[in-house]
Amino acid sequence: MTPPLASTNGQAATGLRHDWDRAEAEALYALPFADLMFQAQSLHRTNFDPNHVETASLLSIKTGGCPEDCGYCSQSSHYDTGLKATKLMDQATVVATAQRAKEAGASRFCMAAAWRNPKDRDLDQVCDMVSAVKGLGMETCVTLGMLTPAQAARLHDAGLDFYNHNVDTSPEFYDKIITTRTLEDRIDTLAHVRDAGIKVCCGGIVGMGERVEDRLGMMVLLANLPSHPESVPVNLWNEVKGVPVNDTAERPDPIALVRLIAVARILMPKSVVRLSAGRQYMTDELQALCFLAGANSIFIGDVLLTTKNPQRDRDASLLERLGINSQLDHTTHSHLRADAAE
Ligand code: SAM
Ligand code: DTB
Ligand code: SF4
Repeated sequence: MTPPLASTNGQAATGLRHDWDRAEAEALYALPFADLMFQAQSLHRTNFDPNHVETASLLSIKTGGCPEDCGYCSQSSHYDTGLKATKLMDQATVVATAQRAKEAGASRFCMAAAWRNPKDRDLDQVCDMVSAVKGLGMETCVTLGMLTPAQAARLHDAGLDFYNHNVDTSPEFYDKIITTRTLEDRIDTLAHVRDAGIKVCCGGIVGMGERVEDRLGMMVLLANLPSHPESVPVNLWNEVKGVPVNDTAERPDPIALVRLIAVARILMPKSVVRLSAGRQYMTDELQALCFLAGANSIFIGDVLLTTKNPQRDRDASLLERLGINSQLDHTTHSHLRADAAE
């Protein structure tokens, strides 16, 4: 089969397609590496400054004790991961952390809570946090689990820019990883977020034991949503002791990861693709290839939610050597906790 050329394969005037099929994604993925990278790079340069990588910062505002059974997650109460659950963080601490993140070069601040869905009382507090962080001049993102349309509308009114809610994996692999909420539940929440006028951040995880076809199936699922998510986080599973994914996990071959990023760039040419969790396992060279393939966002800070991220100095050095237009401040201490899981 002739591999589909993304620029000539029936794209709408916007350049965005929502009718990708698996075979097309697989054909792109199987292209000779140079040809795949050329297509991805061409689209990347058409749509983005290739020398810019977005820097986002992450804070767990409510950690652990989550009733969902996501088989990869340190925060699920179904597994003994040794994590201590916390209450919702107070607004002053959140805003002070966001301020430090801004000073350290983050343009977006993402607040995450280990909930199945927020209670309305909790949402009041999160809305206040969103408004306050927005007041610092940062882009805001929250990830709170499933939302009702009314809750999404309230977050929009509070000034929320992005809502993160991942599909996590392919429809076929989904049930092996999560049983307490369905993929359809997640797609419903994404629709409520979109309908409320909030931008969507939606991606998933690789390295849980899924096949290459599952990774591509996840990208096709994302690309065929009614609108492409504005942000697509690609998480490499960050190892957590005590969760079921340990039994199946297999870190993808690095070249396979680059190919996947390139396919994401081609399927969703105007979306920001975030090299999200798991950068701690990647060499500088692998990250550089991922940026060339079209990744253009990272989380900065030494800790993600409960697991480690590369140290600030390492990221600053990498971006500097690549000539990437980062505002990372080498002199600023990490704004995140130093108690990441080993
Ligand atoms: N509880 C909310 C939810 O699941 O929608 C928000 C927080 S949850 C931690 C956000 C996303 O982080 C998950 O959907 C998953 O894709 C990712 N994630 C969680 N644990 C991870 C891990 N150990 N490694 C990589 N990604 C992970
Ligand atoms: C996403 O896709 N990745 C971020 C964000 N959304 C909230 C979370 C990564 C979590 C990594 C595991 C941890 O630190 O607990
Ligand atoms: Fe809960 Fe989110 Fe972790 Fe799933 S990924 S267990 S919903 S915190």
